[in-house]
Amino acid sequence: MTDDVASPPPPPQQQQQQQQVEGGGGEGKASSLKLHDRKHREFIKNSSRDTETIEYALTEHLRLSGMYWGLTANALLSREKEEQNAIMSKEDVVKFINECYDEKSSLFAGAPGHDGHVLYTLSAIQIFVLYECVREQLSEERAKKICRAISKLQNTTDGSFSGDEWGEVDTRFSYCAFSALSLLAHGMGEECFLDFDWNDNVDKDNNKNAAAMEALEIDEEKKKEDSSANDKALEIMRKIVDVDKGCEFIMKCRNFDGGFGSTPGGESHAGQIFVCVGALQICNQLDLLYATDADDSNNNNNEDDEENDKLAWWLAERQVKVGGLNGRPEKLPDVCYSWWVLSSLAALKKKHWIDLDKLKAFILRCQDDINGGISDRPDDEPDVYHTFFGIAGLSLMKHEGLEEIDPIYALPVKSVRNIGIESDWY
Ligand code: GRG
Ligand code: ZN
Repeated sequence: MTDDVASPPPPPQQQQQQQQVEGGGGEGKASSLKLHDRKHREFIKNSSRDTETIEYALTEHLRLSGMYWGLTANALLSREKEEQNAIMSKEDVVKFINECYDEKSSLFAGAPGHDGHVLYTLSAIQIFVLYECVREQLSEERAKKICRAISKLQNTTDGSFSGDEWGEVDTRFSYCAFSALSLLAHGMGEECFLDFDWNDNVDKDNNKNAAAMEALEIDEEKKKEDSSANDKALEIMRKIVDVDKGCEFIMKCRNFDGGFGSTPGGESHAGQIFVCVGALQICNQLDLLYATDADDSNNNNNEDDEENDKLAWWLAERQVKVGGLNGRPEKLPDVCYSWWVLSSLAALKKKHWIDLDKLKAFILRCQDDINGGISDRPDDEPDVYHTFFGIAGLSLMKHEGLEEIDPIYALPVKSVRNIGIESDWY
């Protein structure tokens, strides 16, 4: 795997137009700060057991995602299998996940008894991938039901995805749908989908997946024996959803500043950029970033065109003086953007456009040196969400002792490789 190769130099910090917003004092070199890995593992373990706290009660609806953050953070911190299972036994983990399955929607919910949602469905599948038990935990029947449920969440008119039956549209749900389908296609294997009745997905009135069906027929003709595992998974996804229309919708959410919002016209935000870039990469359509530009009247399709670096510039400008990253201009830095911004830059092969040493130091300053855990900014209360995204950011920067994380699927590289994903995009 090659790291960021040189192209134009990083945007000089002094050229940044935005006001550098402060937040979290104190400088300090990353090399002089230590990662409290053992304490963080303890913190995660205690958070999962502390069921009496108000935080636990308030976050019930997203328990399954919380489990994904904690278990993935722990996996990045733990090179040994025993350490990985120390948080919760695999038996308890899969038991809880299966209790979250909602028969009515054929999707997983955030907690038992709640309604299914594509976000928690992704969290459930991610944890199965992490524990190397996709096929063990999902029958072919259930996997296909989930695929059909995700297919129904795609809107026929514009290719967007809703998160659940209630219909809110957001590019986050496009990412969740594509990532979940891709992990299922890789994890279950081709055989599961050989007899997948894709006619079930045709909305007779709207002729829903007509374009996808046509594309599939062409694909079948062109199918080569030696197509890669990623290509094969994409072919399976095309049986289930309209991949091209889904990517078209994402491109409609691109803004004049190069960034992406939650819906067309929505403000650019680092979190939305992560989901849009990730979804395009999963669909092997990252090239679309370079094919058009929202306000580009004389587009010349030149990959090296400065216009096409707008997105990377916007992302690089998220770094503020104290080293941390914010999610949009004029906002405070926050540890979780170490992930949302840096993973997007990694996908664009431009991690080196920010000062990585300063970012590392910022994350390490957000650690609770006594009880473990990482907070959004120095001296705030730590939580599992910021602990995960802080560790994930450090992992992207190849911090010593941490497992490497995949910037697109947000899982350890070894876990995605284990189901055959060719994670070589950065
Ligand atoms: C598998 C990692 C992974 C994610 C699943 C749900 C999802 C897909 C991605 C969420 C992307 C997103 C929108 C992240 C941003 C979250 C965040 C910190 C929102 C805060 O927004 P504001 O406006 O905060 O409250 P700022 O920092 O802008 O003031
Ligand atoms: Zn945050």
